[in-house]
Amino acid sequence: MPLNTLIFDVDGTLADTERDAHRVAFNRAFAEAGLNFVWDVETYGRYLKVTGGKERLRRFLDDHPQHQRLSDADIARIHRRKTDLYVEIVQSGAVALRPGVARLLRAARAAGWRLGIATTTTPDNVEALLRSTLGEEGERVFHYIGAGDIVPHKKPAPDIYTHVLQALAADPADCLALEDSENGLRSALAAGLHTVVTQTDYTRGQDFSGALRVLDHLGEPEAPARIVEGKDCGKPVCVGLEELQAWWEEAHAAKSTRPSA
Ligand code: XBP
Ligand code: MG
Repeated sequence: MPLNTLIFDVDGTLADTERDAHRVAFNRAFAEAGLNFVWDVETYGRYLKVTGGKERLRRFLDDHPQHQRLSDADIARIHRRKTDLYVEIVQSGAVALRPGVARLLRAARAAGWRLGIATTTTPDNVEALLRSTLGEEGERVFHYIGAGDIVPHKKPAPDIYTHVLQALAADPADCLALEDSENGLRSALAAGLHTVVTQTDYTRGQDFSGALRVLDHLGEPEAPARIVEGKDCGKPVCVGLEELQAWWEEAHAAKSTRPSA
C-alpha cells in the first residue's frame, strides 16, 4: 500500500497556539480564580514538557508548594474556564495555521488521502481552531479527530495515535504523523508511525531522533521551508504529497519497515 493517511498533531503543528493563546488563556483563568502566579513565556516553555493543561497545572503546583493548594476538582474547574478563554481567543481570529498546512490539507483531500488528528488538547479547542482557520466545515476536513482525555495516557504515550489509527482502521505502515515536539514524536513513533517534525520556537533543540525529517515549517512555494535535521539538511523545500511520499518510501526501503521509538 502506498502512503495514504496523514495524522496531524494540533498545538505547534497545525498552528502556533501555545505562547499567545494557551498560555494567555491559562493566565486569564488564573487571575479570575484569584491565583497569585502568572506563567511567563519561559516558565510556560518549561512546563510544556508536561502534556495536558490540567496535568501541567498540577505539576506546576507540586513544584511550587508556596502557592495555594488546589484539589483536582479546583483544577478541573479552572481548566474548563481556561478552555472557554482559549476558544474566545481563537474565535477572535488571533491564531493562523502555520505555513503550508492549509495547502497540504487541500492536496491530501484532493488526492483522496485520509486525514486524522491526534492531540492532547481539549476537543473544544480543536473545533474552534479548525472553524476559525478552515471555515464552518473545518472539522469535516478530517476523517477522525482524537483529542484530550479520550485516552488514559497523554503523549508521549502512544495511546492517542493508537486510538486514531483504530478509528481510521489504518495500518501505521500506510500512515505518516506530523508533529512539532519531542513528546509528540515519541508518541507517534511508539504507535509505529513514521513522523515528520515541524519545530517551533518552544520545541527547537529538543531530541528529534527517529524523525524522517525535521523542518522549520512546511513551507509555501514563494517562501520554502528548510530541512534542519535529516537527509538534505539545509535544503529549501515546500513540503507536498510528493515529498512526504518520497521520505516515507525512503524509510520503508531501509532495513526495517517500522520506525523505532
Ligand atoms: C499540546 C498540549 C496541550 C495544550 C493545552 O498538545 O499539551 O495540553 O498545551 O491544551 P498537542 P489543554 O501538541 O498534542 O496538541 O489545556 O486543553 O490540555
Ligand atoms: Mg504539539
